[in-house]
Amino acid sequence: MKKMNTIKNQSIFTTTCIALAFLILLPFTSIASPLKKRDGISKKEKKEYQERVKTAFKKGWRAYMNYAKGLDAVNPISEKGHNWYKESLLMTPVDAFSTMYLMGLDDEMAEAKELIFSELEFDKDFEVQQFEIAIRILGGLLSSYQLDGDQRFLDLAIDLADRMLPVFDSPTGIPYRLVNLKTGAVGGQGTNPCEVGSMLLEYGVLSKLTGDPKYYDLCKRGVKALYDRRGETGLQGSWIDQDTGKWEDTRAHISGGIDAYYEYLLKGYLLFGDEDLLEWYTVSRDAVNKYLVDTTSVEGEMWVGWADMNSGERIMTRFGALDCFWNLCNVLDGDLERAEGLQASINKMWFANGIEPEAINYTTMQPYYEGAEYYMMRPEAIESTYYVWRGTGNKKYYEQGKKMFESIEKYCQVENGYVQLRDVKTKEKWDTLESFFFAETMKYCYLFFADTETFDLEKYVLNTEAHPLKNTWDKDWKGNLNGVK
Ligand code: DMJ
Repeated sequence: MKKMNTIKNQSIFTTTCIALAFLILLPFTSIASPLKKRDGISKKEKKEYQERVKTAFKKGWRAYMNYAKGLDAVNPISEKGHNWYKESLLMTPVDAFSTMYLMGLDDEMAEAKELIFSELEFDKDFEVQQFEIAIRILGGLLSSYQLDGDQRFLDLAIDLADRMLPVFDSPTGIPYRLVNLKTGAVGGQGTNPCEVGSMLLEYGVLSKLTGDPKYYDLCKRGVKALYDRRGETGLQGSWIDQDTGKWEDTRAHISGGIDAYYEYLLKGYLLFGDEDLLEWYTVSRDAVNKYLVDTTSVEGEMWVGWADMNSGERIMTRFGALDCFWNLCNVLDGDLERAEGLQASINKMWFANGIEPEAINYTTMQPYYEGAEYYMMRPEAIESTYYVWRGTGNKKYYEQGKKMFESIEKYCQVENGYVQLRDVKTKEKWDTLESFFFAETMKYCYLFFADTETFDLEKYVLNTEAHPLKNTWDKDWKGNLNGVK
């Protein structure tokens, strides 16, 4: 692995690196397709839907402030809140802030800041799941710092990251899943690719902002250790022992547990211009397209299923809400044919019941396992639809995204907030609201209708929790969403 020891004062190096990456690698990669400008939507409709999305977001936020203020998340129907661990880490306010900024919700931003700066601290004697804390809290704080400029966001981010760094101290370099924020004691036997690689954007941005390469270096070392253990197909499996480096579950897929590992290879390249990441992404992408993409199980349709990481043999015709993220890779990668093929399936899965189930068998369109018929407000299908619309410029995808938002408005709204669904067929309500409703789901809905002037998405890479991260360390940086200005 190349050591990134020139992070400080490296603007010339970075500029050259990115320029070279684009100029040299473009001939044999396809990361080249620009996103299209949004057009064909009337100002009146945009305005109306901007307000509708903001109203939905604010209704959820009021539920949080009324019933769960200071806790991690809200249960709107029973009018209470809950924490993930024995004390709050303010999951909802931290996750919500970047969307408030995008929507221009000044009053709500002030409420969130007041909570964060008066109550959030990390000297907590309990174990947390470092991946979730990195994408939601570390990512949220870094993004808030970049958007809002308040130094206190960055100070909190540095404190949090320093407390989580012991996870990288394993014999293989593959990080542990759990860490005690006070003592630094690590835990969790075994891990998955997502929890190995999906902190690379956050730790990388922290390295760039602080000038200290250790965050990016440690995280990248773990990613490389995992990449080096890929299967003969080029795919990653589901579960690996971080002490021995041995695979314990060789099932390969793009679903939860692996998903954002692939996403961060591509986005890491776009944000940092690191050629290693582009190479690792390219190998992984080709393997996904060869072994996981399924165009034969259902005639005329394209899905992404499961296979063994070594033999490539198909083991499940399973697809779900989380898997939809793959289309942002297709679009950012310039593969619009595959993006549109998969988008047709995503649309079919969402509207079969009017709203999206967690996981289906795509040969029968039934829940893949008992209990898989819930909708927990995941954003990935809407995110995919947004990217495909921006990639193709075809208004039919705008209409699909609009309908997805309307189905959330219709089925997930209760008198005093928004909630998840236990069953997409019966629309039975589930009295809880994940913080990613605020961070992601509402943000992607809003992006369909937002004015480009409000928020220039082209200058940002969104982390997997949809927190915008921006390269601020190189004035000449052009590595945005495919170089669109
Ligand atoms: C979010 O926390 C992130 O998008 C993560 O990558 C996957 N799970 C949820 C949303 O579904």
